Amino acid sequence: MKPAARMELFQGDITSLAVEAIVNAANESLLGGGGVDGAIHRAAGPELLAECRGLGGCQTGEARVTAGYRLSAAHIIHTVGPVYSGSPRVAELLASCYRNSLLLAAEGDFDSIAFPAISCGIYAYPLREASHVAVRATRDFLAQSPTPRKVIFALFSPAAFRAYEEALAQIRS
Ligand code: AR6
Repeated sequence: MKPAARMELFQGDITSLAVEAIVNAANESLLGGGGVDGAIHRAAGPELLAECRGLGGCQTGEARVTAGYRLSAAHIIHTVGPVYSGSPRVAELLASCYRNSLLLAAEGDFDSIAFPAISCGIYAYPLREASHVAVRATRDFLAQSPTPRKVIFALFSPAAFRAYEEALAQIRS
């Protein structure tokens, strides 16, 4: 199946998804925060924070995996997006978040993975720009890896959903 056909969109709360792994838009401490990070920690339960404490943090653009605890998802892949600055470096770091998360999913042989719009909330990355980085980095990874078989972009707002719809349409055309 072509890479673009393995990507899907979902509008709503990523913590509700029954996929093999969901991705958390974390910070370098990996000790929780607001936004999707807070929602994931609340839904997974306190055991998640205990496991995260043992990881010793994570640099921007990198990713770490934990169990999913009380989530339907068996695993959580924590990645740290860049704070938006407008410099070309942020796009590279954001693409690294997608690549490194997908690499962990491939190494774990995870069948399905769901991403939030990393950096598009508190870290202020413009949705349109971020959606192109996300779908292109994912397409390039899937083109050389059969795993994960399915990638879902979980978008919280209708505006985010529309931005991703346009970005996906562009790589499909
Ligand atoms: N499901 C899916 N998407 C969500 C959910 C949810 N339950 N909740 C929010 N979003 P953000 P960032 C969307 O701010 O910009 C934390 O404090 C949200 O609408 O969660 O990478 C961390 O600890 C937005 O589109 O992450 C860091 O300190 C997207 O998820 C910092 O925020 C990302 O918004 C990371 O900031």
